[in-house]
Amino acid sequence: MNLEGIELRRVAMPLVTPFRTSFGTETTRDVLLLRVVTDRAEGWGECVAMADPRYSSEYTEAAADVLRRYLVPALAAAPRLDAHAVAPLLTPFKGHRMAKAALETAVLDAELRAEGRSLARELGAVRDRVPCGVSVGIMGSIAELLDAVGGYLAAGYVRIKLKIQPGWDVEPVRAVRERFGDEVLLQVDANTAYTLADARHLSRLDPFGLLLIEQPLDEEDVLGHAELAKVITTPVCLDESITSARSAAAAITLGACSVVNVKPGRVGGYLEARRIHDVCAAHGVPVWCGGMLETGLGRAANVALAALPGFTLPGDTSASDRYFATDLTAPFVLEDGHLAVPTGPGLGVEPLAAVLESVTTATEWIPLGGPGT
Ligand code: OSB
Ligand code: MG
Repeated sequence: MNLEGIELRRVAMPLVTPFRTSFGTETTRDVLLLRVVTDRAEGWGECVAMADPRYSSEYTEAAADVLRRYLVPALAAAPRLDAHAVAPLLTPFKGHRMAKAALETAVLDAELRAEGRSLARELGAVRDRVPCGVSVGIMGSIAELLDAVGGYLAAGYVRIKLKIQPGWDVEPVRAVRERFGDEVLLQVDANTAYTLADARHLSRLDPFGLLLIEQPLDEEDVLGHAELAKVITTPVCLDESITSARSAAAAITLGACSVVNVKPGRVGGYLEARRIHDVCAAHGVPVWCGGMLETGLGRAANVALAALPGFTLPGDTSASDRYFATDLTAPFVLEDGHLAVPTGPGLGVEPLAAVLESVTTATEWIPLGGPGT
């Protein structure tokens, strides 16, 4: 496959409702899309970096900068390219995993489209549909939260995740349990908002039978999570701390987590995400597919990954209408609490040209081939 060039495209996608977490409030998703053009096919990659460096050190402008300055030019050095060659070509450049993931995904999509193979098949999917959870933001009141959760349960979501932070943790969990019962699959996500000194407070969540607590402590505090796991009965799940298969193996060995949230963007791409799945499966650690408020392009790839055998917990792979009034692709629709795994070549979905144009705020073409491209 010969690369002709790469388009960087910025799109602004208004969210149907503001999404509040312990690190900030999102009202519009500012997304960087990559379109790789090769001599055989085109491919798409969605960069999951957010507008500001609050969830991780990465942010949209930085991703665009490192791509145009270092990552895209590094691919030009490879005469014949396939997706498995991308990560090794990018290793000289530290970090920037979300930017690297978007580039690898776009190349992989082009390659699979050229060969007529689906991403799900390529990754080793064993299911044709995946059960879906929903991540519920911090609300202004318990009444508002109960309305939101009630709506999602009525829509069919099979698992609820509540965003928590100090001052919004035990009471919202208690209220959801009291209103909707003990049968609801329920978990919480703190996005690093606590410290180990809060261990006794967090143990107050123990009686509610939560599936897990996601990333209570700082991303670098792996040992702190191991200590916390000894004093609370809620299983500890890591998100921000897991950046590679190696860091997943270390966290598991240290006893820092008994569940892992796999986000391909956070770990540098779908190929590394699959390695994390494999490492966790070998340790008997369940995984689930996280989300970053993706458009239909990123969602298609997440749903393919979530169909692997070790993804035994419902993911944050919600339907299009949980995020956007109009998605970039044909909408993903919840059916009986599940999303269908795309079966077409590559990601199996395309951006809708008119929608794409209407949300685009900037485009930039980086030529890579010979003269004339
Ligand atoms: O921590 O899982 C997270 C969204 C943006 C950044 C981080 C997180 C999230 C979510 C929403 O929880 C997941 C989704 O529905 O895409
Ligand atoms: Mg999380």
